[in-house]
Amino acid sequence: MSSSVSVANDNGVAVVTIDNPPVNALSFHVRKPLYEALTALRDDPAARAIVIACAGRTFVAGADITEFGKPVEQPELRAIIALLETIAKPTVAAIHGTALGGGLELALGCHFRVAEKSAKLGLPEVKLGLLPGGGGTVRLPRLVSAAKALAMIVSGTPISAGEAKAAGLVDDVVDSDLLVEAVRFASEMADRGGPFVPVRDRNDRLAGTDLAAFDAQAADLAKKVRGLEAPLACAEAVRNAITLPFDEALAAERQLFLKLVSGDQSRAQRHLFFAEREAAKIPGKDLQKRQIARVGIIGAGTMGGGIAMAFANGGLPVTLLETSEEALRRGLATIEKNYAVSVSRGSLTEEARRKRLELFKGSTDYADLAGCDLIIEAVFEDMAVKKDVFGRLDAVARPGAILATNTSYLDVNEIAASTSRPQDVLGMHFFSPANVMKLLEIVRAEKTAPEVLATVTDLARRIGKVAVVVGVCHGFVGNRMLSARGAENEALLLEGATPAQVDKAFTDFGWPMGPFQMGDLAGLDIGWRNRKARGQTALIADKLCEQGHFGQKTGSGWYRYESGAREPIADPEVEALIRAKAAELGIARREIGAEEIIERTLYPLVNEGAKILAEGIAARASDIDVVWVNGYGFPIGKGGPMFWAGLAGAGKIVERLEYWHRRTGRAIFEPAPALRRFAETGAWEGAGGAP
Ligand code: 3H9
Repeated sequence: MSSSVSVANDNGVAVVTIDNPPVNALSFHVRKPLYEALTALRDDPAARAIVIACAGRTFVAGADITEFGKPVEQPELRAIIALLETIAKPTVAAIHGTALGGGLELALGCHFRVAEKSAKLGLPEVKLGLLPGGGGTVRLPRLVSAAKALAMIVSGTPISAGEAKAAGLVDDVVDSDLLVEAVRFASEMADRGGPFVPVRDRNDRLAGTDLAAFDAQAADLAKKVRGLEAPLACAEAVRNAITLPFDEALAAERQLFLKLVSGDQSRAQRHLFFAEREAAKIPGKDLQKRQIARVGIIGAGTMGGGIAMAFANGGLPVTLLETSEEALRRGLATIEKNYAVSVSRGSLTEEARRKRLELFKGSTDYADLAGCDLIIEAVFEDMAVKKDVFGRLDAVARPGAILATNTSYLDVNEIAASTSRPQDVLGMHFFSPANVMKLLEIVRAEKTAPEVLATVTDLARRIGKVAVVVGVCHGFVGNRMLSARGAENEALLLEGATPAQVDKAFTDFGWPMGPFQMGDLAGLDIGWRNRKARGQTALIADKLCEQGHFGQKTGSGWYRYESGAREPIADPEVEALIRAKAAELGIARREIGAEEIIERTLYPLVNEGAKILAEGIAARASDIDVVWVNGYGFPIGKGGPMFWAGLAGAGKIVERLEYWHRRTGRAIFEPAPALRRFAETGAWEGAGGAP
C-alpha cells in the first residue's frame, strides 16, 4: 500500500482513498498504486462494490500539470479508466470539492457518481490550452448530451452538483456524510445486482443528437476563440463522440490531445496557470497578517464604486465616503443599478443582491472611517488632492489600519510620506471596471511593512483578484509598458497606416481589440488630460480632442460610431487629418504591413518589460505576463509579453529593435541589456521575491 492510495473494507464495500495534497492530482505516484489497487479489487470476492474517494479538501482536481511535456510514465490515466470499465461489480466515485479534468474523467470511468451538495464538476482543460485527454470528450456526452458536453468542455466552467444531477452526470447529491452515503449507495447497487453498464456503452442520449444543431452551436463557439486551437479541438472531439464508434472517437481524442499538449499555446497557458499562483507568493510565509473586517473607500465615482462592489462581492462590509450627499447618492444609485442588471441577466439572485446591498454604508464624514481596517482612496488623480486625503486619513484612521491609494501613475512613496505612518501605506491599483477586472497591482512603497503587503495579497485572493506585487515607478508595470507599446502609434499613422490597419494587426495577433478602438472605448479625453498635466502633446489625438471627438461616448474619435452603436466605422475625416499632418511635417507616406506594426509596438513593450525586471519593479518575468494577460488583454495563447518574447525569438527582437533604433533614433527601441542577456541565455533574470 502506498501513502497516496489506501484501501479499506467497509462491510464488503472497498473504499479506495486517494491522498495526494494539495489537490489530489493524478501524479505517477498516485496512478501506479491506484491501478494496482483496482486490479486487486476487481478479482477480490471480499469486495462487493468499490468506492473511489479522496482525502483532504477535494476530489481529484485533474492530471498533474507539472508532468505535461515530460515522457508519460505508465500506467497512464486512460489505462486506469479502461481497467475500471472491466470491473463487473458496482464502482462509485464519491465527489467532494472539485472533480476537474482527469478527476472527472476518472469519475466517468465509474458506473456511478455521488456528490456532496457543494461539489463542482467540470473539464477545464481548455483553460490550459488542452482538451480532456482521458476520454472526457467521449464519455461526458453519453451522460449529459452532446450539446451540454460541448458547452461544458469549450467553456471549461465547472457546474454545481445540483446542475450535474439534473444533467445526468451525477446519480445522487448528498448533504450529509459523503463517504457514509457513497458506501450505502454502492452497497445498495451491489444488492440490486448487475449487469452494470459502463458509461462507454451508454449510447441512448447520443442517439438522438441533432447534428445540424450541434454544428451550429459549435460554429457559434468558434467565432469567439480568437486564434486559440484548443476550443476548436474540443468541439471536434465531441463531434467525433457523436459520429464515430467509441474506440475510434477515443483514439481521435488522444491524437488531438497529444498535438495540443506539445504545442506553444498550451505551453503558454500552463505557464500562466503557475505564473498566477507564483505571483501571489510573498517571501516570509509566517508573516502575521492583519485582520480586515471592514473596508473604507473614498470616492464613489466609477472607480471607487467598482472597488466597493469588488469587496462587497467578496462578502466584506464597505463604508463608502463622498464629499457631498448628492455625490454619495449618485454613487450608491449606480451600484444598485449594476446589481439590478446582474439580477436581470440571471447572474445574481434577488436574495444575493439584497445581502450585498446590506454591506454598504454611505458617509460624508471622514470620522466614519475610524472603524475601517483598510481604507482605499479612489479620488481625482492629482498629487495635491491625494496628499490632502491621506493627511485627513492619518488623523482619523485607527492605528494599524492599512491605507491604500488607487493611483495609476503617481509616486506612492510621496503619498506615504504625507502621513505619519508610511509603513501602513501602499498602492492598490485596480483596473476598470474594478468589480469585473481580475488584475490588482499591489504597489509596494519604500517603507511598506511586509505584513501589510502579505495582508493585502491575501485579501486580494479572498475577493477573487489576481494580485501582482510591483514597485514604485511612473505607471508601475502595466501602464508604464502600455506607454511603450503606444509610443509609435501616431508615427505609424503619419507614415502611412490607418487606425483600422493598426487595430487589425492587433486583433490578428489575438488581442481583443487594437489600441485605437481601445482608446475610443476608454475615452480619448483621459489621455489628453494626463498629457496636459505632464506638459506633453500628441499630434493627432490632441487635435481630435480639441474638436470634441472623445471616442465612443461622443460618437466619434479615431472612428465614427452610429448613434448608440459600438461598431467602429473608418472615418475619412480622421484619415484626412492624418494625411494633412503628415504633409505638413514632410513625411512621405507608404504601405505599412502588419509585421512592422507588431515590431514597432510589441517589441518596445517587451523591451520596457526587460527594463522593469532589471530595475526590480517586477520580481519575475512571469509577474509581468500575469499583469498583461489579466489587465490588458494580451492573448493567453501567447503567455504574456515576456513568455512570448521567447516564442518569437529574443535574438530577432533585439535585432529588429536595433534596426528601428538606427532608423528613428528613438530611445524606446534601444535594446535593454536585460533583453540582450535573455537573447543569449534564454532565461529572464529576476529578483524572484516581491519587489
Ligand atoms: C487534465 O486533467 C488533463 C486530462 O484531461 C488528461 C490527462 C491525460 N496539477 O489553485 P490553487 C497546485 S489537465 C498540479 O492555489 P485553490 C497549484 O499549482 C488538469 N498542481 O488552490 C498550487 O500549488 P502551489 C485539469 C496543481 O484551492 C496548489 O496546487 N485540471 C494542479 O485556489 C493549490 O492550487 C485543472 O485544470 C494540477 N492539476 O484551487 C484544475 N492543480 O501551492 C487546476 C492545482 O505550489 N486546478 N495545483 O502554488 C485548479 O483549478 C485549482 O487548483 C483548484 C483549487 C480549483 C483545484
